[in-house]
Amino acid sequence: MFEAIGERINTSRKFVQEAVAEKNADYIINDVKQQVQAGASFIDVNAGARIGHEVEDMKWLLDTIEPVATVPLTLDSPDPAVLEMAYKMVEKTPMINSISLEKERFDAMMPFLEGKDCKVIALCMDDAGMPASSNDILGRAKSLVEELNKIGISTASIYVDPLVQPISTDSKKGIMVLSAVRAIKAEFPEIHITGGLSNISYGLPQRKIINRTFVTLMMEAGMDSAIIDPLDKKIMATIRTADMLLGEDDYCMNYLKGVRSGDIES
Ligand code: THG
Repeated sequence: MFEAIGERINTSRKFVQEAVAEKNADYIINDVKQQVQAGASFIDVNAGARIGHEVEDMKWLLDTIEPVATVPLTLDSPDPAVLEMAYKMVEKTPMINSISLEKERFDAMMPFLEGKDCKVIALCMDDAGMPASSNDILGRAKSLVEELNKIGISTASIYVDPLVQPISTDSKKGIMVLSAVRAIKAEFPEIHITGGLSNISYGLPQRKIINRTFVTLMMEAGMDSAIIDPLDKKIMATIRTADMLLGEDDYCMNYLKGVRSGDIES
């Protein structure tokens, strides 16, 4: 079954930033509960937006969220030191977001991840920047899997983020990432594929229909997780329906349940 990673606890979002600045725990707790209720399998926590406050904000958010979250957390920071601190604060096996092949980040993340019990998002990013082709994405995914396997992280614990890029800049960016996902899944059947979706529609109007259509295509290619807003009813309904159509919903039970509860409508 598809796993939605709820993206809302991110200080780049105005109301979250205000809640963190004012230490408004009720706002944060209520938001987390709504995301879980809406079907999030993980709650992403990103405290990166208030420059100079990331450690303090991450600590406060985790203190606030950990006691009420009934699903595991996705610890989201580009800073290995923040991830290490956050890892120590959580009880349920978290997902670490993220490692990449960028040398400085990679070298700091590997000793920290060695022997750890966790899931890991592996970004197909290196010091040359964003991948320029399907083969580039596949090559980077292979390097990441090889290195993570060496330090005891199983392939089934790896969530590859192939890095979605705007279709407005190059009409082939959609098929570039779709064929990469197919190739990664062919090479590593037990791996997970995740990522943000909204980059695909950057620079275009009516972005949500692009994101919904794209997630459907990505799911057929092998994506089984995404970092999204679970309170967006339409994308959640699209994902549940696609899961059914792709054989992930025995007797269509989950689809029918969604219809009965009003979560899915035509
Ligand atoms: N891959 C991985 N991790 C990630 C991302 C990714 N973490 C951060 C980000 N991308 C995903 N998280 C968010 C959180 C909030 C929003 C978007 C992505 C968001 N966006 C508003 C929008 O799209 O309308 C704009 C911001 C605002 O509220 O002003 O809220 O790709 N591994």
